[in-house]
Amino acid sequence: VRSQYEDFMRHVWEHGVAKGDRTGTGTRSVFGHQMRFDLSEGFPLVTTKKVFLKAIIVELLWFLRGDSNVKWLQERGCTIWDEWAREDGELGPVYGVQWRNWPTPDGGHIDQIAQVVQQLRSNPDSRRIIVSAWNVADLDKMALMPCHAFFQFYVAPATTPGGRGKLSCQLYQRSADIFLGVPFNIASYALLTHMLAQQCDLDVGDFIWTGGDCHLYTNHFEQVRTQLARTPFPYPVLNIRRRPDSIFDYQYEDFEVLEYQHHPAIKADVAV
Ligand code: THF
Repeated sequence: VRSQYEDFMRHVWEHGVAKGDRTGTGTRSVFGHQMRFDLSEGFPLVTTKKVFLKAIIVELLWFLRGDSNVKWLQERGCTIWDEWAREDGELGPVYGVQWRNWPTPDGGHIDQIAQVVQQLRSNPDSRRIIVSAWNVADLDKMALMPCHAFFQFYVAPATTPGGRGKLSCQLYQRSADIFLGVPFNIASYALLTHMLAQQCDLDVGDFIWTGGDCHLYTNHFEQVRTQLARTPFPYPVLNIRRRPDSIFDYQYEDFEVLEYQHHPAIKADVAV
């Protein structure tokens, strides 16, 4: 359904409870929610406001680099992590580090993304195709603990001889800033699913978003009223212009979104 995100926002607006939070801003919150986007029907980029896909693509490529310094993001015009960075730009062992270089007790490192590609190719029936950013031993060294913490891939086998399997992804997001963060998070994982499908010769299936503490910040209420008064457009279409040699070789210019019909941008402050 094209209005799933807006329905979710309306649900929390109408049924959420007033709840304090770490940032001191105050929220309206619901615990537990799920949305399912069929990626074969369109690219789930929210249409009831303009979403800046450039920042989303650059952030995802930065995760895939295993990077934890905002410098690379800033050089590409992406400032969404600046609020949390130390003076030298470091964020500690956040997403990218855990995805690509999860430290093991014996001093080694695990590249979870490389393992996902390998499993999707060699053992697509596996029920263990998982990436975790929630490294309990490292949490206190992170500038911000992971919000999108744990994701799993699933391949539905081809239904015709010589056909392609279908790749789905489910994310567990422990903490969800519905107005600012969630449109980014949905698009980011949808993009990653498309990239992995391309690399592993699969079609795209569903992206399933599962949220824990789903909240609207009190300083986003005016924006929420504006957005909920708007009618969603059909989703745009993602085109990946070439097939890079590996999941780690994508560049910003490889992506284009066609037919993105959207309402005007809505500005809001991020809670730090
Ligand atoms: N903290 C909070 N409070 N909300 C979040 O969504 C969030 N994240 C990341 C880490 N901590 C968070 C950071 N991601 C924007 C978008 C995503 C962010 C942070 C900020 C933002 O301000 N977006 C604006 C402007 C975009 C731009 O300038 O390019 C927007 O209108 O979308 C979620 O994982």
